[in-house]
Parts: sequence; C-alpha cells; structure tokens
Amino acid sequence: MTILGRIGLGACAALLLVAPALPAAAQTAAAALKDSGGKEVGSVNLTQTRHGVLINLSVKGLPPGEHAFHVHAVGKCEPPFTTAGGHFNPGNKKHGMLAAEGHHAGDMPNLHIPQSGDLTVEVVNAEITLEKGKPNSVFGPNGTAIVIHASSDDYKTDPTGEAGGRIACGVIQ
Ligand SMILES: [Cu+2]
Ligand SMILES: [Zn+2]
Repeated sequence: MTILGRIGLGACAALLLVAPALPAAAQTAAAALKDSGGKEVGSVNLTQTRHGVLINLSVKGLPPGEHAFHVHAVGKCEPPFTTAGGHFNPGNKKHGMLAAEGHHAGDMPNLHIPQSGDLTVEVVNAEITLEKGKPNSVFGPNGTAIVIHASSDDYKTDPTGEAGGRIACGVIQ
C-alpha cells in the first residue's frame, strides 16, 4: 500500500470515530418559485444552522428593482398567492425590522433584482427553524411559503410593509 493510501484510510477511520459526537446531518428544505402564470422563476434552498436558517434564493426573469421577500404563514401558492396568508408570525409581533414591536419571523430584507432579472442571494433568518414541532418551525400544521412581492418592503407598515401584490410564490417543503 502506498503512503497516500494509508493516510486516506487513517482519515476515514478518524471520521467514523468522531461521527457519533456530531449533530445529525444538516436539515435542508426547498421551495420552487412560480409566477402567477405558473412559470418557474426560481428556487430557494434552506439549510438549518446553529444561528438560524440559511436561505439561498435564485431567481430568473423577474422584474428589475426592489422587491419584498418574506416567509408567509400558509404553504399554499395559488395565484394571485393570497392563499399563502400573511407573514409567518408565530411570535405575534408587528411587521417590520424598523417597528418598535417588530418583527414577524417571516420578515426579511428586500431583494434588489438587477436589469437582467436574474439574482442569487443568501440570507440567514434567525427567527425560523426547519425543526418540526417548534413554534417557529416552517413545517407547522399550515406549512409555510416563500413570497416575492411587486414592490419593496418599507420595514415598518403593519402588517404588510406596503409591499404590493405577490409576483412569485413557492411552498417550503
Ligand atoms: Cu410577503
Ligand atoms: Zn411582516
């Protein structure tokens, strides 16, 4: 056996030994975003971390400009997406990170979509979890959905942030 082979085996054995002490493999979830015409316009991948849920969003062909981006309280996306309910708000707070009594767990920073209409961005939402059974779990009895709006979120007007209509929606699953 070559020296490289021995090192490889050694590393594998070490990994096997420490594996039981590590937390279970990262929990993940995803949402396929569709517009009101049913066209797929992007995807969202969610990964549980110790500091909240890492959200990787990738969209294509959306209108350029500033758009509100939230987790909504119902996992149902039927155009015009009012079926997704209001902002996910298990803590019974007011809307917006600029509000004194804010904010909803589903509130997140606006997306700035460039002229191309395509954008990939990552954000951590520390107020939600992928862990089932917790009050702030995205997998509660009603499920949850990711929604992108026609306008920007002003981060303070309760309960919607004056974000306008809903241009894309995807159930978190
Ligand atoms: Cu919203
Ligand atoms: Zn909100």
